[in-house]
Amino acid sequence: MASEPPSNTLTAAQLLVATLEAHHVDRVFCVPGESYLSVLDALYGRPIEVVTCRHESGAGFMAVADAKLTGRPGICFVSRGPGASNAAIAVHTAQQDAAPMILFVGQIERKDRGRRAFQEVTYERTFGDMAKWVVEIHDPQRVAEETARAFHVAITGAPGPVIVVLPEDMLAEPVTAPVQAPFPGLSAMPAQAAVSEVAAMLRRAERPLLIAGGRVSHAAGRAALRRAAERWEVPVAVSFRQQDLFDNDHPLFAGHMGYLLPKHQVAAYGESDLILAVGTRLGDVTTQGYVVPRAPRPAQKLIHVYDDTTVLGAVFATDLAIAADPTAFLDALAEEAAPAPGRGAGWSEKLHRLWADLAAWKPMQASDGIVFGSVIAALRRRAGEDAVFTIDAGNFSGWLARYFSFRASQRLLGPISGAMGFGVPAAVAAALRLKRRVICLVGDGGMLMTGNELATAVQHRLPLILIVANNGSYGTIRLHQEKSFPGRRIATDLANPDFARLGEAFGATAIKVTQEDEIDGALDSAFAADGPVLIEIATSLEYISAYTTLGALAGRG
Ligand SMILES: Cc1ncc(C[n+]2csc(CCOP(=O)(O)OP(=O)(O)O)c2C)c(N)n1
Ligand SMILES: [Mg+2]
Repeated sequence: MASEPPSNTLTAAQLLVATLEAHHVDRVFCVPGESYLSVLDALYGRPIEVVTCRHESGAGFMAVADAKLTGRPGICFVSRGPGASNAAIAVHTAQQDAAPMILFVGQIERKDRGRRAFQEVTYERTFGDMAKWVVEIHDPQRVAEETARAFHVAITGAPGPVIVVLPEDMLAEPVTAPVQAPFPGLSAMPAQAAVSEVAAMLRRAERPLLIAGGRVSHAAGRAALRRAAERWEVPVAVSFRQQDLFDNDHPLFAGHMGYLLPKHQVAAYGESDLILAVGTRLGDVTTQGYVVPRAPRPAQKLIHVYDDTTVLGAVFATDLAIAADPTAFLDALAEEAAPAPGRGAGWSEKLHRLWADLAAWKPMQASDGIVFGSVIAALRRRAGEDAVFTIDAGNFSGWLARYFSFRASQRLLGPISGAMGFGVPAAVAAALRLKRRVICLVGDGGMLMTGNELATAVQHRLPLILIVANNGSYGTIRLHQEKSFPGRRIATDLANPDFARLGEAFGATAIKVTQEDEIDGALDSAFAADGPVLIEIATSLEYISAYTTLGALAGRG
């Protein structure tokens, strides 16, 4: 570690950086701006890696992805007005995905606030609906204190984004205030009486269903989830885009509560007589539109375990709400006595079979390109025990959701917010953090939103494999169009660049796949390469989703 300058000579910017170091920040993502030049200078020579990105949405998404992997706030620095506006999508995603993130934003000089000066924005209003907290620091003596508070707010309760606004002139002022260490964390331990009550309810239940969410996605959470599920023989469904929480081939795996589930599967979840929701906020997608459980009054008993009292009981009339750390709860539940004999395996078998039937891949051929499921099948054959996937939003990801069988030792990072543009930056952040190969699935639409961060991957020689599903369309929206306004296609066709040549121009190894029998060879080459690889897949638009075809929608079979 470089030596600390004496504290009485620090500027506010230097105190801020020292406070980041005290919070164990080892990496920040940014697009530089003149409004926070002095922070950049304070980072000069310090033991924090500064990852320069090509767009603030990329920098913000990287911070969100990094947070998902570490459980600590992802850090992003952007310039005022235009920079902050570009970063807004990541703030929204951090909120929807419950990912802790701190967005530091430069601000105009304090003397001009309120005059609509060049690039002035009132961030409390702009981010008021998305962020957990927005603070503009006017007193340089408070920089360390407010930064420490920002960390605390971002990770306490449902994690989320905090915006810290830094007026340019304030950053340059000398300060005498000390560096702040992290505020002590909140420990929300479950009461033993509550755990015993859950045990009693589980003992009485004939068809219990555990719905697990992102708050247990760290290694200890996954282990506790498995132990509790096995001890109580309770089937586990995972919330939207959290398929990697539990081994999908485990007999207690009950499926992924994502989009486009068949009606009979949703009906089967609805047959449960007890839902034990752990570490999930039970959002719109997971609950299949507030149906399982039903809002406001569920059809079955509902137990909800989450470490934020503002989440519990906010949407659902909850029989037992437990404000506790979800992993601590699962650990405690696993220690309770085993269930009374009598509940057969019929219920969990039924749910597991529904998932397995849905996930059974049958090769399909299209005349207009490769059915993207073939790529998923090839990945399923070769992905290692520690494979890491990032996904963008789009129909191509539905093939992974349906046909890939995740193991709890693997990782999936996807935008629960549904934000396009997440996939490529998330892959950059994951490769930096995990220091191993990351596979990113992205559509032709999403690739041209934040695919520019391939330049960042090349700059850092990261082992990414970007698999671009090129169907020449904003396919997801085309699908909705064909359902709602059949035959009236508008605004969804895309004229695309040659993605393989584009990848090459960025400095990546580029491979174009136009025939199904080229998939395995392309993946072999990609896994053998070092540095970034882009594989463009000429993808069928006819097979527009993992559940239907354009022909079927048009009544052609
Ligand atoms: C930032 C953002 N803009 C718009 C949308 C709406 N939207 C959802 S999916 C989609 C199309 C995705 O196209 P592509 O990446 O090519 O994937 P495909 O659906 O074709 O597989 C759009 C426009 C969104 N979710 N996020
Ligand atoms: Mg597309």
